Amino acid sequence: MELNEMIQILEGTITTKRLKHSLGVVESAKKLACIYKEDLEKVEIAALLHDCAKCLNKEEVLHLVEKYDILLDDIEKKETELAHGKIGAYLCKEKFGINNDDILSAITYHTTGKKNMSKLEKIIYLADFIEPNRNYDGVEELRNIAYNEGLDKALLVAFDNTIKYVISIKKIIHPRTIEARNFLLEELNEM
Ligand code: DGI
Ligand code: FE
Ligand code: FE
Repeated sequence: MELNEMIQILEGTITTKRLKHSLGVVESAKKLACIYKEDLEKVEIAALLHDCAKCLNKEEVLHLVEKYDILLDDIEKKETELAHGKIGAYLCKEKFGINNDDILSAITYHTTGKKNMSKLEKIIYLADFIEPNRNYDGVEELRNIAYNEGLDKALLVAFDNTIKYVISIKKIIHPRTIEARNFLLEELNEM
């Protein structure tokens, strides 16, 4: 499927604001891919589709979970916000014909991260945070680190920010985010 056709489908399934964000993620992810040498086509597809399941309501989520036998863990069942990556990956397969495992995994884990991430997974996770429409305290600093100091350094800051944010809103932190952060910290300390 061509990118334009994907965009047309997204226009009917996610909000204008979400599509704008996704196109911003494409832009930032391509920039990171040029700097850190990742396949541009893979990056573009994963970035464009990463939030394709973001605008489903709870009923639609539960319907898809049943239809495609999507395995959610207990936290993802409780905080359905955390499930849009896994569900997005299924939609990518079924609706957009994507079969590349690295792309599907980057979409699956774009909200929580995970330990030992691939370069594509790191790029999508980070681009989601630094795309041009994002505006929060510290975003400019994170962009600087991401574009100049390395994916891993930036990723660690992003995980720390996310963990602090989730604590501040008194929600459950997904253990994958903790594992991802601890893994990266040990790796960076060994370097
Ligand atoms: O889909 P986006 O808004 O572009 O970004 P995202 O997929 O990173 O989702 C961000 C949301 O997910 C944000 O509101 C914070 C939330 N989130 C991220 N990690 C965790 C989390 N929420 C909980 N409860 N626990 C987490 O570990
Ligand atoms: Fe998302
Ligand atoms: Fe996003």
